[in-house]
Amino acid sequence: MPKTVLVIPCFNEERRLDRAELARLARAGGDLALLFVDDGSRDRTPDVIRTLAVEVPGISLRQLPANAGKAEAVRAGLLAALAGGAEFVGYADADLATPVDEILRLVRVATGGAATAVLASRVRLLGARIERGAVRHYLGRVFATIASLALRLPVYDTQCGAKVFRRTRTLEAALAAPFRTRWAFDVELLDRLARGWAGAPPLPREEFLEVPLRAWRDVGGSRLSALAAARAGLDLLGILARSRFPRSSLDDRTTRRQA
Ligand SMILES: Nc1nc2c(ncn2[C@@H]2O[C@H](COP(=O)(O)OP(=O)(O)O)[C@@H](O)[C@H]2O)c(=O)[nH]1
Ligand SMILES: [Mg+2]
Repeated sequence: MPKTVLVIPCFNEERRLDRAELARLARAGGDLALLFVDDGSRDRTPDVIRTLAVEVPGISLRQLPANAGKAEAVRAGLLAALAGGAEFVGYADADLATPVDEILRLVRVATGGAATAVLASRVRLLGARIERGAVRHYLGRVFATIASLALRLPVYDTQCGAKVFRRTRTLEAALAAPFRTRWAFDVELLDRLARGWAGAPPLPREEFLEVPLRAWRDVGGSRLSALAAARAGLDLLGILARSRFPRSSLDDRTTRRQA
């Protein structure tokens, strides 16, 4: 098993898969492999990936029997990678919104030991090319700000599709149970890691690192509908409510009142 496995969730991506760039990523070296997870696509996505896997070493495909959503596709891929013995696991979007060279930089930062959880962050800085429409940018900023409040972490961008993690007991525990949400799962995963999960210890604050991207672009043909985006917003408010009013403290108060 390669040292680093990058999961690429795919739902009806036949037309958006850039075979040349994906092959370049898989061939980049540094003991990196790509695990595509086909999320019950109804187009020829699995065929395209299978052909690519024959041509390029270090590419494999896992198929979910039916569409389960990005959260489950990513979780299934990360679990498979960990079960196979990978030391570092991560994920990136199939449309390569985070370009290959930036994904590789992220992997180098993580495997170089800079932190246990390395997140790509879309910060508009001079010299960086972050191309996102105004509406998506500002909605994204509102979402990210609420996510940061819910997590109680000074994180700038939870939703960029590229992240790499070093294997820890906490990561394994955090992935063992399905996420509650379909599109706000990045926030849930960070929450599980930061607070500790199922008996596994929390990752200390300094083990999280955001890497500002030099380039990122919003690729057309998004699979995220306006309805799904609204749903993600509601999911996030649910996470915020649970983080501010955890059930245990509410229960405590009820018990105290009854006593
Ligand atoms: N929309 C959607 N995307 C999925 C699903 N399962 C996996 N994905 C993948 O999630 C990634 C992000 O999707 P994309 O459409 O680019 O969303 P956006 O860029 O956030 O608007 C892509 O790699 C998709 O193929 C699913 O059920 N629905
Ligand atoms: Mg996209």
